Amino acid sequence: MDNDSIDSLILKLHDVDAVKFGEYKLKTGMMTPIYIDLRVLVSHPALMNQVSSLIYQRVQEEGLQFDNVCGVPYTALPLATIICSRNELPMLIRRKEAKDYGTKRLVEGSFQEGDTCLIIEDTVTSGTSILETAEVLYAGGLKVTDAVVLMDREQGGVAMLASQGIKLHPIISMFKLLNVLLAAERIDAQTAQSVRKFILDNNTFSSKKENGNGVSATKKQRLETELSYGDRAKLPDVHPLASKLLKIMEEKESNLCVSADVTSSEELLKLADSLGPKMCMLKTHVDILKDYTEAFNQKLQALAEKHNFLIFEDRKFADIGNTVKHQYEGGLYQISSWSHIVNAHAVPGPGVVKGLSAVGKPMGRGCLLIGEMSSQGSLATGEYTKAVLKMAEEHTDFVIGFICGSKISKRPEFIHMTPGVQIQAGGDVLGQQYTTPEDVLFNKGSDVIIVGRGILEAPDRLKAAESYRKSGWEAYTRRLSKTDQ
Ligand code: 5BU
Repeated sequence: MDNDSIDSLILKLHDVDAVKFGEYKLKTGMMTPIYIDLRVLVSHPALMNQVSSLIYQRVQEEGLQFDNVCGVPYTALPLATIICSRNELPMLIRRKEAKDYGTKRLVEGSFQEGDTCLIIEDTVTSGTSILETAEVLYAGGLKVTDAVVLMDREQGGVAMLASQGIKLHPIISMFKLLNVLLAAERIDAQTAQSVRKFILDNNTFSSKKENGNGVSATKKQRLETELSYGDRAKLPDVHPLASKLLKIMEEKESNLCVSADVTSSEELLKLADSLGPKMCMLKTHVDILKDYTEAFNQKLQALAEKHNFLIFEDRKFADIGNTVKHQYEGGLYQISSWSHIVNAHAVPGPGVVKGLSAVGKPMGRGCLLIGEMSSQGSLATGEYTKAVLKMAEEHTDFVIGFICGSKISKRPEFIHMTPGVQIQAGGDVLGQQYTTPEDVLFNKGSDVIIVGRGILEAPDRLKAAESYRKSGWEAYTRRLSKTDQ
């Protein structure tokens, strides 16, 4: 599904007042600063057609298998009708009330017991409307495995439905909607931020203690906050590069990034080749190499292909947009041509991300913002870290996550990477502070450990890399299962 058609749809939805900002009461009783009202769609036939096409496109892309289609009454009913009519798919109608005469059927249309019914919905908050419809379909002997929704408010619906065995496929997410409206200057940064905060603070799934669906609060929490790397790779809004990294991590059972802080190209290439199978990423400081050549970066890229790891040049860009643009693509190192990921300080303001993005985004590259540092006395704390988060949320088409000491964003699409890691906690004489893989991954909830001297100074580097990989992976798998008992 291409981004341009989603972006243009978001603007059209805003044009027709289907998206409103203010103070509104949701069906659940919750007050919200954003209201999505897709009932108005019926007055805009071209828009109805566009939405129906996108929903069906999604159904095809996902290769969903089903025997009939049911729209959740009432807003999604005409959408389901258009989709079924255009594509000659059998439709079912769920009655809101049983008739008190005739057949008293709650599901109208013909079907066989055991048929699978695909649900279509316009907006999801908690997912209960879809579940109510699914329950009526279950009572009629139907199965429900998937639902497609135009707009996901990202307040727990995906996780709640997953806990009930229904996979939800959203087309537009709240964060995407805000970014598009912000970029088009339809809303200001303050409005976007207050809505983001509301969404993150009001998760209907993880915050509820009981919902009567037989899912324990702890299990719900786990489903909400502890998706596996593999599941996160498949989230609809995940950046393709973050998705690639998460897949590599899952496949190689590794959340280890080796920081290859050596000064000879040959040694670095040897390290990359021998430790390649153990890591998901290799981190470089290209400007400490005494013998950098273009041939070196070509060999490094070939090794990244061979061993399936990503390259991260730890350049820490921190200048105005125009300068970082040149630093990223030009000069001696031409970093953008070989490094999948770079990082940047947020100190200069959003221009630094815009400058880097102008070069890296068309190449499918990604950037980590430095939210916290591992060094003693770092100034990147508190309000500064919060401002970094906000900057990341506003540039999700290029920023894929953070360098930080612990999980600083609740969004599972972002990758958290932590330097300052050794098997033994402690530090060096120049202010570096170390925590253990266990602490970083199990207690602090970060995703990737960055290890330099812990491996480089070990008598057997390969053995040391394997031991970091193993302890990192074990800490992560224990974290995944810690609330699932
Ligand atoms: P060490 O040998 O594991 O201490 O190396 C850590 C690496 O991570 C090193 O290349 C640093 O430049 C890098 N680093 C860090 O240590 N702390 C930070 O906050 C950031 C990067 Br950002």
